[in-house]
Amino acid sequence: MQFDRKDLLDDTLLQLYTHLLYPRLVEEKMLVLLRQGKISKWFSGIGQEAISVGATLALQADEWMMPLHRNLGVFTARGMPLHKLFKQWQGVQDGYSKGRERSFHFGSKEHHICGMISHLGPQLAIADGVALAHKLRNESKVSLAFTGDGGTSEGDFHEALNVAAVWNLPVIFIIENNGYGLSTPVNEQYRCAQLADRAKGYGMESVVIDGNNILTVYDTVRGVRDYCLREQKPYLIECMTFRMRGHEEASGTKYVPKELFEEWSERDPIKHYEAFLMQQGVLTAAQIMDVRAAQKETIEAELKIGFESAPVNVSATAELEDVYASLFQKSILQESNDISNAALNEELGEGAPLAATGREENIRLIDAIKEGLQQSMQQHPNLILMGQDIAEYGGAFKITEGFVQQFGKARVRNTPLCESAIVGAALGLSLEGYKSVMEMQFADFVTVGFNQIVNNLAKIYYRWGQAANVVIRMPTGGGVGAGPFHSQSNEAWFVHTPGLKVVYPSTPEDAKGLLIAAINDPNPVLYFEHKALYRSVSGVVSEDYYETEIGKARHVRSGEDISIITYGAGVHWAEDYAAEHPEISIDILDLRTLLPLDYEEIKKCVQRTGKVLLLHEDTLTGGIGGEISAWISEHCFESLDAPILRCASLDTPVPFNVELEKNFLAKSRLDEMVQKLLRF
Ligand SMILES: Cc1ncc(C[n+]2csc(CCOP(=O)(O)OP(=O)(O)O)c2C)c(N)n1
Repeated sequence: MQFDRKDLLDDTLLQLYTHLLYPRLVEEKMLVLLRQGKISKWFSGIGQEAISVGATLALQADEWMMPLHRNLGVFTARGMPLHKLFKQWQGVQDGYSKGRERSFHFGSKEHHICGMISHLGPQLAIADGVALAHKLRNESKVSLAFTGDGGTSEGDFHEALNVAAVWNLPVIFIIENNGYGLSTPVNEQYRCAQLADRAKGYGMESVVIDGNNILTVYDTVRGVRDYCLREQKPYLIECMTFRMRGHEEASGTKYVPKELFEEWSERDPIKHYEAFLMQQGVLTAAQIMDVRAAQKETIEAELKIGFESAPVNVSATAELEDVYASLFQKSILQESNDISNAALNEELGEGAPLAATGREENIRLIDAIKEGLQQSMQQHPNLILMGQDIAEYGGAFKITEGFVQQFGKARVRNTPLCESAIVGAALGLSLEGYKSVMEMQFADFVTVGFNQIVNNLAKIYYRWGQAANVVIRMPTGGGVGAGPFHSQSNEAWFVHTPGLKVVYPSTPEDAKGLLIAAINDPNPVLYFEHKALYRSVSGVVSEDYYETEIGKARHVRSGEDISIITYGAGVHWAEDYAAEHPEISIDILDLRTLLPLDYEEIKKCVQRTGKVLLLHEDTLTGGIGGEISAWISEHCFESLDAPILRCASLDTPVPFNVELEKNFLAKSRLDEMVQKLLRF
């Protein structure tokens, strides 16, 4: 192995050595503890340390890194104390995730490390969002994300690299090509000669380097960092290396030819670097023994503290409290955003509270959404809009028409066609104190951004206390003759995911207030807006900047015979039905928020009539009506005078033909269900 120290001082060479050695010695100790049954699982990075350590030391300490499961060297080189890391691996209270996450699935804002989710690829686009934040603030900083060779086959790899290239983001992508993805060798993973060749397809520069040579990694990443900052572009580095142990310790290595281990053990990054340091006269063999002995001593001392952990606190209340960032955190986050965005605010000359006028106007639902978005953009200079065709074109429904002229292209961003990467980028923006609203062109397309929403956005706060300040606008619903992929009601998918909030206004007034509240909320919010209501529903709306509280239902109309609990288009179906049937006294509750539900108002609604019809446009099975019905029967049984009925759409995809669609929609069965309920 050839080492080129270039102009590096002896001290730097030594520093690289101690950082390189430490994770190896920690791992060797972990393997002993594993055999002794003192730890339960271990993903080894033995043989790959030069990549983690070289890359980390080449960056500034406040530049975000997105490591994976073999990057112990990132965590140690960023100065995380071993005792706390050990507590994390043991899953105890005082680790980095209060016992909620395993191994390396955690992050730390203090150390600028973003925790991975098991799905690997989603890490990459988060780096895009962080780099975008730096770019928007004109900061000289990069972000760096890792992937394995296996991970490069995920769509997320393609999306993240493409977005970084198209948006000219200073992101360093590092592939650790260690020959295998679990048991799958690289010849069953891809067909290009080198993975770095893919960069060309993205219009990106790349390089293939020896990942076992710490000086090569360090020097390359430093040079690439300069390039990314100077050129304001991403860069792909493929580090050739080898996984010297099994995928994880329990899974064995039978599928790996023995010769490969022999070949690569000859290329051990530490052994070679030690020989180089001796040859340079930087360290003697005796000094190397001393460094090793001192590190082993440190490890023993740290583990002693690590083993002294108190067991986890098991408290349902504490667990539930940590699923969402609280209002208290909202103000703290707001404060830190205000500080970190002070320069931006000044530049844009905005951010002062909007003056109240007290005026009202009669506008359509679509206008109310636009106004809420526009006022939020004025209120928060750190708010970024992203979506397909939302810039000059104004979005598929023209909600952001004129926004580019008003707020500029930096904040109103057209995206490539890649929902997953944009949700990931939104999370990255959030790490750096930005807010974002992403427009799904149609709610149906959320399926291709699903993983980032339900696994990353939704869980990150519970896992390691990082807020995901993101709103996803979801143009939803049928009745517009648009067929199975432009008409779905998919809100129930998200209601089942702790960590998300789901709002679904039915009136212009609520549409504006709930959107503003969603943007002010530090948690990820899915904001459903019904396309058929955009231009068909109007109402009086205050011109002022105001919030409609998330989690509060609206009592639409009082009645004595039956209660209809509904939301979205269902509110209008119920109101129209009540108007057409003055002989029936109908009570209507508009849920407005589906997660969290307003159980207090639901209870009152049940008590008012004792007969409940749950009405929604979503299909019957697994729809939110089933959940509310279960809750009512558990908590309001004594108030009921009839079984709880559900009126929902047919359990089929949404058909295109107008007559078929009418038949599909719950509205076509509303009269039948109301009459049935009245007969009890
Ligand atoms: C989406 C997804 N599919 C499958 C897995 C299971 N899995 C975990 S790690 C891994 C192999 C990853 O290989 P690679 O990206 O080369 O990284 P390495 O483990 O070699 O460092 C697989 C298949 C997963 N975690 N996520």
